[in-house]
Amino acid sequence: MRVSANPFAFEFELARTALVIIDMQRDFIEPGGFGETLGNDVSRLSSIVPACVRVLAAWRRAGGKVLHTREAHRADLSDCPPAKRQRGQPTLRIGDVGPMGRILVAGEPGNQIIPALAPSPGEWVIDKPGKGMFYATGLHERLQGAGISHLVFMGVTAEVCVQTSMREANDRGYDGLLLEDCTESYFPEFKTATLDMIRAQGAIVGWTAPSADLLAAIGAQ
Ligand code: TIU
Repeated sequence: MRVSANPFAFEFELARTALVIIDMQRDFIEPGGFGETLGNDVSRLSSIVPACVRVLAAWRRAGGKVLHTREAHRADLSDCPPAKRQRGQPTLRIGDVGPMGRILVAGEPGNQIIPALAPSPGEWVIDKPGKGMFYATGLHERLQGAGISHLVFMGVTAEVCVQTSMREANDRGYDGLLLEDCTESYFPEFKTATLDMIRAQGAIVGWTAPSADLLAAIGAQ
């Protein structure tokens, strides 16, 4: 399959490609979660949900592999470096109790993926303690075992967990495509910069494309 992408076409075999949905969790998208405790206006992020839902439905219909990630720490915070917990001046720190349960802790209401993008049975759900999806998750070995070489990315935030995951993937030899209208940031200029950085220098990190071009490639439009 061939997606009309930037800076040039992104070619992939469906059977060797996973749709990766990064951290579409209540903790980042809804008030009272980790994103808001850091001082962000979280309302910007929900604008991408309809486009993400369309792509996920079409990808599932096409029979493609789906992988969801969550930024999540163990209840005892043994996988949360003190440097991460102490950083900045948040109103609540990781592990503190907020309106959606303990901030950024696995199993808490706020740590769940939003209902519109809830994983289906058989889809992979990866809990990750860092920003990148490969750090301390064993994901590379699992993807290699499944014969995956290409990754299509959606999710939040563009410049933090999405970009870190794409860079980690790039260094491990995967080809990655970021769907432009399926990622967002608390800072509009950071989204723009992320898209530019990824596709610059002849796809130095990867490709970007509007989701409509992926849907066209998989015959969903
Ligand atoms: N703060 C911010 O922009 N993002 C994160 O902390 N994590 C993710 O991007 N998922």
